[in-house]
Amino acid sequence: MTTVIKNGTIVTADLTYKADVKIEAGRIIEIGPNLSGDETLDASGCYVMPGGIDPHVHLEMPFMGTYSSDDFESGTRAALAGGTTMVVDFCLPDPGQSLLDALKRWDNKSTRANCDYSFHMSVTWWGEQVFNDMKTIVQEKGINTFKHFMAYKGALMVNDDEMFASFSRCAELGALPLVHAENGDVVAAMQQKLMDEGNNGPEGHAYSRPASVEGEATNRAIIIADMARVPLYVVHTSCEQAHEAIRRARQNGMRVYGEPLIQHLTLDESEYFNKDWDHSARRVMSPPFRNKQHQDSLWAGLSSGSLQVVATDHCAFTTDQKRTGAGDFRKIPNGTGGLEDRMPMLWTYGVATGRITMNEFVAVTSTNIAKILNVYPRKGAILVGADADIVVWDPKRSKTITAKNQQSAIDYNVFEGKEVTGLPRYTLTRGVVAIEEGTVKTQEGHGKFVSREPFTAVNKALSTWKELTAPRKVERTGIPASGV
Ligand code: DUC
Ligand code: ZN
Ligand code: ZN
Ligand code: ZN
Repeated sequence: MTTVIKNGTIVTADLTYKADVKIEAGRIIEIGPNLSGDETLDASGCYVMPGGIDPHVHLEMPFMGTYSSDDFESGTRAALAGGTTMVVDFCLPDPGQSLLDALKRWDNKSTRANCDYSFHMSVTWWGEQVFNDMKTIVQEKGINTFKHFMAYKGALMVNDDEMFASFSRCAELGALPLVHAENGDVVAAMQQKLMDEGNNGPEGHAYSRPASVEGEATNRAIIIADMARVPLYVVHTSCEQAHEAIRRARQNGMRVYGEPLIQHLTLDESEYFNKDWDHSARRVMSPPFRNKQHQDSLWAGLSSGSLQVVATDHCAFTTDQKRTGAGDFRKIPNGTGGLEDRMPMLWTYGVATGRITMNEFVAVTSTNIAKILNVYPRKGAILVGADADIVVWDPKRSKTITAKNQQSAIDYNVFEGKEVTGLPRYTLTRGVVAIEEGTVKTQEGHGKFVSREPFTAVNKALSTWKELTAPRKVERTGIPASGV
């Protein structure tokens, strides 16, 4: 059985041209004019683009005493409805738990996925077992990325010595370390101070995590990565201070990547000062939303290339779950949704406003991610041989975002009321139509795990500082007698 996407304009990270796309057995088999096949999908007036990849989601994640409410079924259904055809979730071992045991839990949960997925492994503690497990994870389990939390003190946070050890191990194995960069010690102290002074509302969350704690941690992680001689991927880059550290490192030759979220690009800190407690609590995530200057910095990073990726950190909690933090903002589960809205929001606020081009849109939602995570060109490409993960994007189709019509399992949407123009006409996951003109035809369990190889050719991130890096023996004479 062959399917042809006809009469569309192909938009990739570097080209825009008119051609049909022919698909067989889940892959693209031909690209060219006047193709025919057993089934035809009409793409006239549409852009035919690589399906989105969301490199940062938390589905059914055990966190802050509860589980995030979108699981691999509803989460990937939401993804497909918004044009995203692959997600990367974070496997999260409990402190003391082996990485391989944690992975078994994630393997079980993910069997319900509607689209393809991959995992990052989190390093939440350090010891010989983690050191050994990391090798198995990279060489046998198809995972080449390791996440480190510099915040969540007393829970997920790792210290600098543990981070340096893990980064060094990543360098040996050809893996890429990721960081959640916020200074967890300072955040904990600020939280306590705010609570002691009676500031227990959701705005306390934002006050306890200012941009400077993110900037400091981003810079520290970059220096540690340079010492460990490994590239670095900074998740949810939300502020100018963090972006500035990334820019500076890149200018000095380091492979450092930054990932703004669609929420930080389009929503600001005023959300935390809403009179309605629920409104503000629903928007509590880490890092918190920032002001317009920070947003401008993130947009500038996307257009100039100093930031490479747009993600969601989709980690959805219901209003009831958020209410466990009434009277103590530290207990509000951190996280917001966004999987269904990332692509339409970025198109509306980025492409339609002229901030980024269509080709840049494809790069930051798909192609750059596939390259950084080492799954290009199987994913992130419209090329013969690539998986037929494709979105047929209708730039005229519009809607008002509302929780009433969303796929996500939660009872609100942080983008409620936003008008978006630019939506999928069709979303295809490995050649199978999952979304057609707003109708959901997803198949639970269709999604497959995507194995990612270690980085072999180049896995260095040396800065050009030319400091001493390797020990050099010095032949010395005249060593003074000690202890006299
Ligand atoms: N931030 C969130 O807001 N949620 C999940 C984890 C994180 O780092
Ligand atoms: Zn995080
Ligand atoms: Zn997060
Ligand atoms: Zn996250």
